[in-house]
Amino acid sequence: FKDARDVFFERRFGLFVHWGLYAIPAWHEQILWRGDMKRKDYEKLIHEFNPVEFNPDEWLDMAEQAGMQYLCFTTKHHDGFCMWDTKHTDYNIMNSAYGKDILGMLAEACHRRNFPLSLYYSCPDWHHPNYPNQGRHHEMFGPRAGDDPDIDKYYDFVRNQLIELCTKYGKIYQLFWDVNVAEHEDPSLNEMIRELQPGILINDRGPGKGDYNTPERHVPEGGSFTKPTEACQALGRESWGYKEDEDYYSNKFIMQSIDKIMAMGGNYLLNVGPKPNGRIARENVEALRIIGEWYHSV
Ligand code: FUL
Repeated sequence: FKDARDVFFERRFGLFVHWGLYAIPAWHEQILWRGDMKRKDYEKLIHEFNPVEFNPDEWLDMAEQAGMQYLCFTTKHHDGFCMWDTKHTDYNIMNSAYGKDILGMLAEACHRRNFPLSLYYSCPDWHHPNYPNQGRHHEMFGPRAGDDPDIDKYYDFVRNQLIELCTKYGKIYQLFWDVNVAEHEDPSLNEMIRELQPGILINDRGPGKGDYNTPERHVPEGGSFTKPTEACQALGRESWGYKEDEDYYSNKFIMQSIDKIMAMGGNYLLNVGPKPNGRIARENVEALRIIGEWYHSV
């Protein structure tokens, strides 16, 4: 596809996917922290994770039918579990019961269909021993703190992981950093990413300056956006990951929010959390079908 900057202003509606081990307890993507789950119990879920019904083309068919034109996928959330074949930690999908490179499968389907692929990558990492626990949001304490907190070593790991993500999976349209930690500023990370993926767009949540803003779960005040903006929203009120008894927003609420954001000049990233077996929950499929019918008609 064309230059990512042109794509950004043409492809306004995307599918956000939060998927990882947290789909199994089906409560919240941050269950480890918010649900006060023991790390050793959480980490055992790797042996259970076996999404044998995962079919990337089904996800993309659903997205296309909803009028969505790109995909943003959680390569690693705050739990630190990696959904790709990474050399830099064993805590990755190849060592799960499934044992296949999920990001690779998704990337193959996206590229084959000319469907831009964006990657979400979390700076907080509740698994990595060098992850520093300096008492800010999303950081963990006491028995859960990294065994060997060292922010420089940790960001070396982040750098190495980003090299993999930017070199092994073809063209990457956007990088969605999630919450930079401990005020760690390092513009060289984004520079490196831009070198490896010329034209990539990088959001505003990383260790360096971004290209676009990412309001979350709300419509900001004001008439129109002065910077490129991609708002993100989950279908459910509680969780970005799969939640069994989720309290869903009404389709009307979501449609109104898409309408407002787009009228202000923003893009819209709407999230689903697939089930542990790899399928998207019936409620989500149905919501996207209705939202898609409306979206195609306006
Ligand atoms: C937030 C994260 O903490 C949430 O878990 C979610 O990923 C959301 C999109 O971004 O900052």
